Amino acid sequence: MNEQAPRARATITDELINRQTAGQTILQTINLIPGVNFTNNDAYGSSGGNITMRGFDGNRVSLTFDGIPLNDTGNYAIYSNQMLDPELISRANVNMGATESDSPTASATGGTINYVTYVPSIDPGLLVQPSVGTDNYMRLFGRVDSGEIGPLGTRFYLAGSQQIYDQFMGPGEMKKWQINARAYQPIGSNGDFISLSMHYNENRNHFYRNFNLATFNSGNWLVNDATCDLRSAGSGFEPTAGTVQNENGRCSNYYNIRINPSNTGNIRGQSRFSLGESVTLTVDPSFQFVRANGGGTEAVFENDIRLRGASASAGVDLNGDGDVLDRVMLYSPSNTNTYRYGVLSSVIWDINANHRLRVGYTWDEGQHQQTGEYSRLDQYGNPDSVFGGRSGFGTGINTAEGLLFQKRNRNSVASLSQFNAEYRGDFLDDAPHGDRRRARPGIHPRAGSDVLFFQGQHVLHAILHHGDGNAFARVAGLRPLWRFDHRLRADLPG
Ligand SMILES: [Ca+2]
Ligand SMILES: [Ca+2]
Repeated sequence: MNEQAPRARATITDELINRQTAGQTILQTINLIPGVNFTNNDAYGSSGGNITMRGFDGNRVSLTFDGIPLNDTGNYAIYSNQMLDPELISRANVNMGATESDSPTASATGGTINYVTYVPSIDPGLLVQPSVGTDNYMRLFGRVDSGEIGPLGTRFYLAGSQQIYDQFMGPGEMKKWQINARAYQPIGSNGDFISLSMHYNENRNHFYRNFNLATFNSGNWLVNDATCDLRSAGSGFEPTAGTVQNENGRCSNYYNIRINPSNTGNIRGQSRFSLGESVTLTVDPSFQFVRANGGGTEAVFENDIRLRGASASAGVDLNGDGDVLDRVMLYSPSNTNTYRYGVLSSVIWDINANHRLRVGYTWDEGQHQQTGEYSRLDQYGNPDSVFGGRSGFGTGINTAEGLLFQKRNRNSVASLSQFNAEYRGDFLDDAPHGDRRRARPGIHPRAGSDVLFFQGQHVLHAILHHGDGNAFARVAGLRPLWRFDHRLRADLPG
């Protein structure tokens, strides 16, 4: 494809994407590009992995979906298992090196990846794609395209997928379902449009058990435990009044508490308007939602100070045997809820065929709730909800003071406000170089491209106590950045 930037870029299209394994993460497909390394945790791509670009880890790579940022607003992490169904990706652009002027990210030193959603087709259509494979892999994807309907030629599609497979080692499975929809309204015939898209994805995954190289070489690979007998009759840990039961260390490798549940979704608006012959306006608002945790357990003393609080109580009977002498395994997920709002906007002025001015504004605000609501495990080690005692999900535990028992509860805000301007000029393209070439043998500049780039960023991170709303940590900064790129191409006389 014709790329203007004087940096290494690559684009892969649906022709290649659609030849990969059904349901595969787009990052595995991008792995084919030199300079990009993605290590997939399993062959089917729904259990996560690690990406690096030019040696930078994933937290230094900007990942965007129709331009909206997918890196975690808190730590910039990339979650490769939560990507859009590949049947709905029309292309992915990979840009090595520093950020583009309009990339809405504070972190992209390694490079940027943007993938772009399929546009609803002009003709009505139905696509159904069933897949089966080893490890009991099953996936079904379907998409319905409306084609052009109504007097305005509106188009939309609805798509859904469901995938399930077993881990390739040990007990546990990867379950995922996803729905997507997009409505697209062309305006006139010059490429102007407005579009509204939605995406929702649920993953219910077990973690693979990791081990080191020495263990790998020994051939005695560790896997998660398929069963747990936490406190059944005859286990030796049956809850008994008046005696101490200590569950510390029991069942910590049980597969059903080594989990990574996530619910993620977004709504994306996109638009393009021509303002006269040579000026184009784009405005892309978005909203994203995340609810996720990484599982986990903790052995809690029934007389833990956090359970007693300021009360005169001796503790809380967690295993229900009538005493407060025990140490009981609880499910202790670190829940994160994120609400993220953003707008990307730009005005492009094509002054003439060789000169372009672009100004843009980006706003991106992530509001995070980080909580840790404990819940009980049944006698075989299973939690009643993957989100623990979170309100609306599982059954929480009350402290002696009647408060919800949780290991953390805080709100934080990360916001980015960014203005950018870019001037791009091509010089000498129209120069009558043919005559000069004859007159002066040697290497001659034939075409050049100059880019003047400015970016001003205001980044704010604030951590707020839950409840009282007071900030105890606040980091803010204004980060102006400018760059001038000049490229000179030369042709040998021929
Ligand atoms: Ca007891
Ligand atoms: Ca007890």
